[in-house]
Amino acid sequence: MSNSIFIDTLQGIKRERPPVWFMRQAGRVLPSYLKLREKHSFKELMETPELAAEVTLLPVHDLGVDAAILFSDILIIPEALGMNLKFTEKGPIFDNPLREIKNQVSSLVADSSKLEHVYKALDIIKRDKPAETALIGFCGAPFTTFCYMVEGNSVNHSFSNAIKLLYNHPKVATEILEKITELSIEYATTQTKHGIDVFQLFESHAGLIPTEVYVERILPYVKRITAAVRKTNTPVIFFPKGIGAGISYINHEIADYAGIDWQYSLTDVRTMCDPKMGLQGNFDPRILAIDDQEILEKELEKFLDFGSKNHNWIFNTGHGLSPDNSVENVKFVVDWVKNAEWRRS
Ligand code: 1CP
Repeated sequence: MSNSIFIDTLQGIKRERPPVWFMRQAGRVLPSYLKLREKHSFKELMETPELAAEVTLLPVHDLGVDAAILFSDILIIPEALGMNLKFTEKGPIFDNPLREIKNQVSSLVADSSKLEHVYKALDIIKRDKPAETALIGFCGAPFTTFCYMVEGNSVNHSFSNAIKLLYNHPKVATEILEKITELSIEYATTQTKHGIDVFQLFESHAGLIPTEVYVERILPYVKRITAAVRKTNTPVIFFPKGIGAGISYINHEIADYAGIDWQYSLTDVRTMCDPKMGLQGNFDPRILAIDDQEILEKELEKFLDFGSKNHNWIFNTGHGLSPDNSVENVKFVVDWVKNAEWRRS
């Protein structure tokens, strides 16, 4: 047993409670983050190693979570492939999305120096973080990254141009997915050299295409990235949001843990997927916007039975926190997970 409940759980060591952290735990609800945002743009926070490290550790100090996730964004991979990215009120926007396919695909050339600031931030986080806090590195999975690169924004949440390209020009789609995958492997494995304890691959848009298409055309790229990271002895959490019953295809060959959204109960998911794979999730983050903590507590209590029987489980939300979640509720959840009677034998 170590001093990190998060790392022990990932290594299969039984602990008295599940570890707890949240997707988007730094950059959405924390007053300390919002204060920093008054002085700095999101890009400035992300690209200045000292500031990115500071933001990464805010939820550890302010919420008491068991893990810190690097403060960055999945879209820095397209940026390092030469695409021009802006973060606006309406979300991320690319100047030249890959709609006029032919010439633009050949213009995607990896420039690894654009990722250097992340490695510097990791070194600072590693130096400053409490010993018991696990450090999570991440990148976007190839399909989700592809969706933003082709669509160019997140206003159209059906990503219809990206899906059209996938069917209409399969060769071009393959070329783009290859370029994303190659750079993601370099990026992820370099993060492992800078001391991350675990790596999460975010496939936030897995649910946009039929499972068979996902399994046949996308999963091989996912496997290449997760295999490269696991070769460094770093455990991998794969989050295929919206995959539904397709979770049965996500086995221990692909990842150590699967992140689960709120669609199914964890008990059902447990029977649907590889018993060797751990699970992470799946509290509905929208419940964190309600006013009554008694209702919140009742929803949390629904996890007690699963958590008493399943030791390979990390408590998290089924998707990221959003600005309307109250910080008091988020803190309430952390304290609840830490103090609940888990009755683990
Ligand atoms: O705590 C944290 O905030 C962690 C750092 C983090 C992570 C892990 C950010 C900061 N982004 C991400 C991942 C990310 N980014 C994903 C995968 C996870 C998920 O599905 O939530 C995706 C799809 C993105 C793309 C992105 N970047 C969006 C989503 C747009 C959409 O499709 O709805 C947005 C709004 C951004 C900008 C962004 N990234 C992160 C922050 C804090 C922000 C907001 C910037 C700001 O205006 O303050």
